[in-house]
Amino acid sequence: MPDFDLVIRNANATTASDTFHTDIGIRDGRIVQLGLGIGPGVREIDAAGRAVTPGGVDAHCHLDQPMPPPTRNADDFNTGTRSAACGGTTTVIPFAAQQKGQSLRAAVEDYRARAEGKAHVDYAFHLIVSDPTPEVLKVELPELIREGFTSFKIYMTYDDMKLDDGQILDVLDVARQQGAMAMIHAENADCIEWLTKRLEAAGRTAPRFHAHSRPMLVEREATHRAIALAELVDVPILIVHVSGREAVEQIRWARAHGLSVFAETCPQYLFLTAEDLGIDDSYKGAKCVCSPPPRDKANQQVIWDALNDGLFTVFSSDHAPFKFDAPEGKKPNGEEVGFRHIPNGIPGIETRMALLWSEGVLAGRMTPHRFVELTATGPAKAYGLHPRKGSISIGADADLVIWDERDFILKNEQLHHEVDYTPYEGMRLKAWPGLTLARGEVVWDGRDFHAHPGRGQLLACGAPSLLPARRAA
Ligand code: DUC
Ligand code: ZN
Ligand code: ZN
Repeated sequence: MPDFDLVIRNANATTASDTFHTDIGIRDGRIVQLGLGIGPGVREIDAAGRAVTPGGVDAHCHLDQPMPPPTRNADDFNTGTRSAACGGTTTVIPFAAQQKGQSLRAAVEDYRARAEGKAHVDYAFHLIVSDPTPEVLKVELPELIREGFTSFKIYMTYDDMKLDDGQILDVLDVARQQGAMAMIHAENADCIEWLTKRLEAAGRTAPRFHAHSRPMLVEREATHRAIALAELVDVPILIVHVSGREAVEQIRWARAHGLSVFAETCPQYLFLTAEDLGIDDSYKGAKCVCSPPPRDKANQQVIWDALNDGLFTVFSSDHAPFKFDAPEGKKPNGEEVGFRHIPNGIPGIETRMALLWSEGVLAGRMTPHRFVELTATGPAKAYGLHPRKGSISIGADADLVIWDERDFILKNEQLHHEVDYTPYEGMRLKAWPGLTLARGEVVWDGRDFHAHPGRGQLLACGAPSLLPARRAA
């Protein structure tokens, strides 16, 4: 009688703190034994000494998010989580977005219906609070947090989403009372609008001018303001998609002053620059239009340094998938539009882990432990999923990646999303997940995808565990 459903033999298990040679015994989707020479499993997989890391937790991605027509996300929970699994990500946290005038609970129920029966890997939801009415602040948000939706995003830009400073203070106050994690999109909306109008008046509407309309200053100012608002309320915050030096400096300042300010960055700020939005007026640059925009090589280095020195807790994809050549994507209604009207976002849910393993760990820029911290353990802690997720330990979900080292040129045709391009087309990579295990099931074997829609479960999140409980609320 086998002791386990599955045993991974000869793993070079790599966690946020340790590397150890072990077999991994799995029963009922969980890790139940670690050690060499453990008993037999119904199925056995030889890791042959390869690195085995926790499955990725992609804590910032957009899947089937409701938005005004004609624009539509190219990926839903089916295709988005398929793509995630093939890239080594076993948990995703997209956003249940409240529309202005909508109840927050209605937004969650709508989003729950979009996910149910479709997801291949486990998922949780962040909330997006765009209309903090008294009912939302006093009833809906506290109730939803208690039900396991323990994080929410606040926008400082985008007309249909943004909150003013008073509203932000009100929402942060709920985060403090309930021990939730507030994520902030920090860009100054009025500065962007002012710059956009001037660029438009000068006829500068090609995709590359998107970057000119959102210089680092607008991110710096909003980051500074978000930190001040959080200080006033005395609540931890997490600044999402930090793009370069100026926002990093604000976060460093906050931390040096003892404030609990956490931060996230994304692959586009390591591997793209504003030049990817175009060096001429070509519309191809629309592929890389995202906010904040990618900066320059010097800022990429600032982000690498901050990934290594602990400034960042989370490395997410910010997968915001829009087809390039499609009327519901980057060419709204089939037209090449001015940058103001180009849907913001780039795909990356499948490439996030391999880019960082390849260009970070294997290129000698980052330790494997830091890689695990940023791609799995940190996000799991930030959003109340640790140690069930983001960990190789007894009792944790058997969400694991076995890494294959091989040189290849990345092509969009290898990927499993529904987007018709990858911003990283033609990049030489040194590794890709050779196997992804989600709760003990092989969902990706390095060649083929094996899951079925509906195997992924909605996770109830606990309190963030980045801080001692006393300091968390
Ligand atoms: N913000 C995001 O978080 N994702 C996509 C685009 C954006 O502006
Ligand atoms: Zn954002
Ligand atoms: Zn996003």
